[in-house]
Amino acid sequence: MKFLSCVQLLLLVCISFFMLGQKPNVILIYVDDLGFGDLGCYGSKTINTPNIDQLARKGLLFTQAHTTSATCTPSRYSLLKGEYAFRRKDTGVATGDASALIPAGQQTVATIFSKAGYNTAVIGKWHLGLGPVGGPNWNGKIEHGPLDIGFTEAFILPATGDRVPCVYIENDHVRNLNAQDPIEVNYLKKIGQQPTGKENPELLKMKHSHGHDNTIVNGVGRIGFMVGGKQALWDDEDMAQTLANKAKAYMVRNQKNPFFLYFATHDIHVPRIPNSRFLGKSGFGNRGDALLQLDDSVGQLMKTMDSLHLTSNTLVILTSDNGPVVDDGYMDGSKENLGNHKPAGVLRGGKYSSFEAGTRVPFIVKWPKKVPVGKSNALISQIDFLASMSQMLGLNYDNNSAKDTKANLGAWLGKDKIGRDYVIEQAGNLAVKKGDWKYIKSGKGAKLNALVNIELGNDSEDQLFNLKSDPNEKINLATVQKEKLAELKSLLEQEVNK
Ligand code: NG6
Ligand code: CA
Repeated sequence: MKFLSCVQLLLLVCISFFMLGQKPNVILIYVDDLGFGDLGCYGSKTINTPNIDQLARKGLLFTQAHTTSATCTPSRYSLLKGEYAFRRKDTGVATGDASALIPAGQQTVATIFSKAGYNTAVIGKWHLGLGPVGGPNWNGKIEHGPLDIGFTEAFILPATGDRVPCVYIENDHVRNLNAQDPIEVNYLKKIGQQPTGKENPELLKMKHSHGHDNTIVNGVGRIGFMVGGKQALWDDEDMAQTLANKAKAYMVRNQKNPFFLYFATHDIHVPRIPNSRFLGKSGFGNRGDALLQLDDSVGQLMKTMDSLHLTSNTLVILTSDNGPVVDDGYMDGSKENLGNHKPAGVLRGGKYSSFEAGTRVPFIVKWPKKVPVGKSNALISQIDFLASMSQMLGLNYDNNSAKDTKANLGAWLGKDKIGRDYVIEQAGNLAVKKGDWKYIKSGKGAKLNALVNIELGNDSEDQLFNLKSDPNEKINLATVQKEKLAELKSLLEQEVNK
């Protein structure tokens, strides 16, 4: 009896190890502001991205993949939560002191991975708010952070590189904080004596073109005011390597168990302050240099994965949170040196826009032997990450809190060539794309954001485009194709009222 139970136990242990071994690792490389035309594998001939191109050569490159929104916070919210951000009023671009948009205990893709026995980490940009209503306590334990919604480990920038506080958070505390020098943050008014970009432009090593004239940190004007935390401040020049090092160490630590790594790069968002290894190397200004740096980070992660022999059992996804922007508020030489580089490729618009370049983004999936090599024109959306990962793991999820995500693993892994029936795109005004057609709801808002020089796609009239015959969204067929307009209009309405 005793002997049998020992054998049984051993068998059980073996089976569980076997099963654990079968569970693929998942690395999601979520790039900031990367455009449809930025990469060599998407047709760019200007800036070299050999490591990302290599991912595409060994994996599947999507031509019709969408993020849910043309800015960061709503895209990340939808990605992790499986619910469109437009369902809430408070999911615009979050300030650096915003409270958590996904409070403790809520289901996210990370809780799903955790349930499946994975170790889970977020390394990089968060920008989903932290702390209870009223905002986080920077000088103590930060509640309602990544650890409270499924991540085992976190090493994050609270918001963006251009927003205070300019400190990393490791798990639930500000890293390197000296208790004698507490952090205070304010987004409404200046606090303390720290110089600002507005009052002390002579102290700036990179000037702002618009906004970004509050507290100066590391010679760069930021959005928002902060005092204290001197010892904890990050170095922009080392950020990419710091994040890559964290990710590599994480893989080493977790090489024997399944892991989900959400690697959310700061590149190629502003402020673009690449390391001297990349500065001036692209010939296309700091944006191009940041792209080289991004590509290098991806290369480092992939090399580590290979050296740990994890490659065959790791699903790698690389995509972007929104479309591209060249001048997003700093004079970093990106505009002047853009030359013939086309961040949006053939698409119209860019970051912030309801036109295609706002949300149609690079999307590469690589998983040797499991995902075919080549191109897919399947229509996919990042909203489906949660349900598709649940499908892969054979787990159910609560669809009350994730009512928009749909299991589309077949399309994501290249078996289904069609994908979604339609996708919703959120910018100033909502849009829906179905088959060859795209409808942008009429609404308020300027047509052009002159500061960033991007057409936003807003119009007081409904817009309807045939993306097949008119991929640049130039010919509004709303008054001609009335039936199509009515169909897409009611489809969007249905989604909004779901
Ligand atoms: C804008 C910022 C821009 C960028 C963006 C968010 C100004 C003038 N512009 O408000 O620089 O930070 O917000 O970008 O402040 S995102 O990729 O995180 O959505
Ligand atoms: Ca972004």
